[in-house]
Order: sequence, then C-alpha cells, then structure tokens
Amino acid sequence: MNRFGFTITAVVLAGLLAAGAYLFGARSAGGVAGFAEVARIAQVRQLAPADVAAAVRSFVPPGKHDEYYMISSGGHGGQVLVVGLPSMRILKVIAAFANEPWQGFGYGADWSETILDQGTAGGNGRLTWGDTHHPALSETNGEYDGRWLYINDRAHGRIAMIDLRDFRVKQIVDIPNMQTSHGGVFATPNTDYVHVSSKVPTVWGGGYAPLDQYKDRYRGVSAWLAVDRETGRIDLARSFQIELPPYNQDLADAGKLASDGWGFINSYNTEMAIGGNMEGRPPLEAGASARDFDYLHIINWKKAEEVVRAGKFETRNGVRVIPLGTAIAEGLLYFAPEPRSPHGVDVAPNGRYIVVSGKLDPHTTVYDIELIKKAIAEKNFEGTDPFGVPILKFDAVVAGRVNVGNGPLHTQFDERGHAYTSLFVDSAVAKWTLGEPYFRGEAAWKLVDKVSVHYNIGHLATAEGDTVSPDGRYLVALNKWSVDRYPVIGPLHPQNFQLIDLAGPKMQVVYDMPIPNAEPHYAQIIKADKIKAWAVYPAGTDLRTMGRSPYAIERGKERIERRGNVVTVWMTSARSNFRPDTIRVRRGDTVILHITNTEKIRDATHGFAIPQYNIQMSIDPGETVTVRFVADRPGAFSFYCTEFCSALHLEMQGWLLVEP
Ligand code: CUK
Ligand code: CUA
Repeated sequence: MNRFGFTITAVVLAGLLAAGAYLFGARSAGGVAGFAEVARIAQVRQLAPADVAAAVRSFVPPGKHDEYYMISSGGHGGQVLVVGLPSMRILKVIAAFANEPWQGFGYGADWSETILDQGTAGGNGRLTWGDTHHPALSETNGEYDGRWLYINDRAHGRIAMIDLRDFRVKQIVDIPNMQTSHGGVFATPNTDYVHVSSKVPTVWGGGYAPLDQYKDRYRGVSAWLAVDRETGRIDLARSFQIELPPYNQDLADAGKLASDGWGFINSYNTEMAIGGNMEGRPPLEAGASARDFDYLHIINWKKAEEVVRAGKFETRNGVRVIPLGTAIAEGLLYFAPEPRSPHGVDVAPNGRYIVVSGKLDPHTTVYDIELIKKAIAEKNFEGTDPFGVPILKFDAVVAGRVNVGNGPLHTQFDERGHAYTSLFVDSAVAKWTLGEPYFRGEAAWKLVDKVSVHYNIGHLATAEGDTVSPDGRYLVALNKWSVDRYPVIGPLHPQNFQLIDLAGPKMQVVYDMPIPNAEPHYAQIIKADKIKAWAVYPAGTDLRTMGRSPYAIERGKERIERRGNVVTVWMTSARSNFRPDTIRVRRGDTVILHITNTEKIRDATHGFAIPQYNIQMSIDPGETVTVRFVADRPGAFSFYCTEFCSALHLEMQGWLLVEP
C-alpha cells in the first residue's frame, strides 16, 4: 500500500476507533487518546483496519488466560498438542506414543516404561512411535466433562488414555485383532465406551494370508472399548468387537440424543481392491474408486451389548468378538450407500442428522436417523453386500444434500444449526444450514457462506462443536500445507492452523499458527473452566495411580540399602540438591532409585539425568518416580537436574560411582 493510501486508511481507522471509544464511553485511562495511539501504531506497523480488528479478536493480554483449550492430535510425532484459544498459544505437548526426553517419557521413569511396554503386543520389541489422529474428550450426557482424553494411533491398532488432571498419558492399549486404526476415537454420550475401528483390514486371526485371499481371510473390526467410569481406564475384559467386511473403514462418530445407542462408520474401497500397480492390476487409488457408492456402516451398539450379554460371541485374542454373520442375523449392522470415497462422518448436535462427505463428490449427504430406523423397521433394502449385510435404500434414508464445493471432508457445528465443512480441494470452509428443527423450507440445506483458507484443509474444529450443545464462536482450520504463509525454513514447511471468527455473518480468518512438528488431524475445543487440572501433585504421588506411591518419602528419610547385588536408593529432590548426592555401586549391580520431589509449590519441577545411561526424568512437585537399571558401565557419572529450578540449579548435581 502506498504512503498516501495508507495514511487515508490510518485516518479512517483512527476515526472508527475514536467513534468506538466514544460509543463505549472509554473516556478515562487512555480513552479516546488511547485509541488514537492504537491508530498511530497501526500506521507505523502498516496494518489495515481489518488486520487490527483480527488482532483484537484473538488477542489475550499477557497474564490473562484463554477461554478454551484446543486438544489437537500431533500426527506422526505421536503426541498430543494443547493450544489456548483464541490466542493460539501452545500450552503443552503431551507425550503419548513416542519417547520424549524432556517429559521423562521412555527414558527410565517406571510409569512411562510400564505404559509403553503394556501398549505393545507381540514380541518384536517396544513400539516407540505412533501417528495420533483423533482425540476424543470424555463426555457426560453428550457434553465434554473435562476428565479424560483418548486418542488413536493410526499406524497401529492402539489407543492412549490421558488423564486431564495432569495431562499425562496413563494407559496405552494395543487393541487385539486390529493392525491399524482410524474410525473414532469417539466416546459414547456417557463414555460407557470409546470406539475405534480398523483402517486397513487385517488377516483375521493374525498371521499371514496372501492378498488373493483378501475377501475371505481379511477383515475389518469395530472395537467398543469399555471405560471404567472411576479411573477412565479401558477394560478389555468388558469390551467387545464386531467383525466387519474387508473394506477400509474410515472415520466414525457416535450417535447422541435422537441417535443415542448407534454408531456410524464410513468406508471406502468396498471394491476390495488390493493394489499391485506393477503386477498388472489397477493402482489402489483407481481400484478403490471404481464404484459410485461405498457403505455407511450403521451399528446399533446397545443391541450389540445385549448380543454379547447373551453369549453370542467368540473370543479372539482375549477379546469378545461378534462374528459378522451374527451381527447380520441379530440386526445390529446395516449399510447405507454413500457417494464415492467418503471421508468424514459427523453427527449433528441433536443427533438426528448424520453428515457424510465424499472426497470425490461436491455434496455433503445428510442421513436422518428417524428415516434410518423406519427403513430398518420396514426392511426397505436394496439388497445386500457380498457378505450379506442389508443395504438400506439411499433415497429412503437421506434427508438432504448440499452442494458445498470440491473435496468436502469433515463437518462441525455451531449452536444455531449451521454446519461447517472443510473443502480440501477448494482450500475453503463452507457454512451451510441443517434442516428442521434448525431451519425450515427454503432456508434449510443451503450454502450460506464460504471462506478461503491456506491451504488444503483437513479437519476443522468449532468450540465444543461435536457435542450436544456447541458454542460456535471460533473455528480452527487444520491445514495440511502452508506454502507461502511463513518464511522458508527448508523444503518441509510447517502445518498451518487458522483461527476463524464465527461471530459475524461472514466467517473471517483472524490468525495463522504454524505447527512445527508433524501433521495434526482432528482437534476438539473445550471450555477452559471444565478442566480441573492439578497445579501440584499431592505429596508422594505415583503417576500411574494418581495415589500415594509406596516408595514416597519425606525429607530426612533418605537412605541407601544394599541386598546382594541390588542397591536401592530412597532419594529426595528439592531446591537445590538431591539427597543422597553420592551413590556408590559396583559394576553389574542393579540400581533402583525411588526419587520424591518434596516441593509443594507450583512449577518447582526437578529433572534427573545420568549421562551415558539414557536416563532422564522430569519429576514434578509432589511426584515420586522409580527408575531401575543395571550399572553395567563403570565410571564416575555426574547426575544432575535438567530443569533450571533455582539460583543454585547448577549446584543440583551428584555422583553415581560405578566401581569396576
Ligand atoms: S483423517 Cu486426517 S484429514 Cu485421519 Cu481424520 Cu481426515
Ligand atoms: Cu532442580 Cu535444577
């Protein structure tokens, strides 16, 4: 903008701001003069009025807290991100499936070692990474309750549980009969279950089967993982699975209110293409898009629960599985045709509408649970799939179709009956209206607004946008590419989150946030006051149980005991020393350190690191942690605290002496 044009803009801006100040009676302490100062800064920084308005919309003053937490997947970094909204400030990176030294996850701390080991089935060594895709906050009556968070590992059939009292992972479950996962994670409205389904069909029963036996020997699976309402932990013994045909089951969502008791899973590759582009077969992307329709899987999980209770299951790899034939015979599994290569499925706040988007179809297709129930009752089928699953007639179950644009993927909702759908190909977000009871007649099923994002949006999230009562207000676009939005930092560009303000009739992009690690997929946005996190652990807390550790001690009770070749150390850490600070062992001894951080004030975390031993722990105030290792390397090792915890932090060190 040239200087002249810019000055005009600044003058207009100053006028607008002054008028605003007058209207709001901002006369004292800054008042009109203050707003003139804002206009002056805007001019110096060459900001247009729209920029200033955008900045004000997302700005949270220093020392003030955000209204929302956004919990985002961290993608193939295996972590979970916690972001404050609307400021878009990163608050935490939670280690979930991948080792993280600075959080003491996977570097000796017993709680982390146990979780990583228990989260790995089979005997090929511990899994140390994952690809987090879909977080699910626990719910009570269809509302986020701020207690727990679940997230799946796309690379493996695994799920992690994070306790929102301390934002640390407490459990990883390697789900039997599932190699890779995608559908869900969703929580049922009261978190009786969290659901995950397979992404790619697996050899049923495990082991190997050639690809030409794909149809017979490979299967998908829908896993209903029972949650202990006291601890949030998953209990495989009370869980069950449903065998599915070997399609690629994709995204999934839980029914609520009108559709409570039901679950929905998209699928693609119902063609059962297996690739082989160098073996004379069509490449998978062509083979899997040959037909015009795939199948929305409609599961009556309350009925499935009864079927399991009646003993109509088989046990496979330690979990109860309803065979496909039983699921069909008992009437708990139906299909509805869904247009080509669907991706997202999202249930509207009242539970009545189920929104499906097909990547190759510019429409969102909206199913109505009342119509689905009616079609099932009337057996209004158009046939069955090759496995005998009844297919509901498309026209009988669809309530509306909306032409939203190219490459629709995922949908979220606001409090007024609007749906927001991400458009991957168009790099845009479409806002459209649902049908009754939200909008009637001409006003229903209508595209009402569209905003460009940058670029290639995947998921999107609105505030509490997948609950029974969304807040709307903010929308975050989780973009896959950032192209020219940031300075070049080498060929791998950051991912890009964009904050969109939903307050006015037009959606407005107000903030860009680079994500520097891995590719997030889904995110959920929860009202901050629902989270009741602990600022300090009660004295001697074991992170696994969140209760008192049997190894916790008070200051003054430190000691070292030797039994045979096992040396056990009860240690405390507090500013600014470890007690004891000298540990003498012999080469080959097993060393067990129980370390209690006896601090009682916020943020007084101490680290504990031993060079050459790959041991690094982060011990928060009140935490007790245990590390075991064999002192197989002789030498004098200076252990130290890795957190700059006090003026005498550098002195917070000691010796591990391993005599040869
Ligand atoms: S999937 Cu990533 S953009 Cu795994 Cu949720 Cu749609
Ligand atoms: Cu404790 Cu540095």
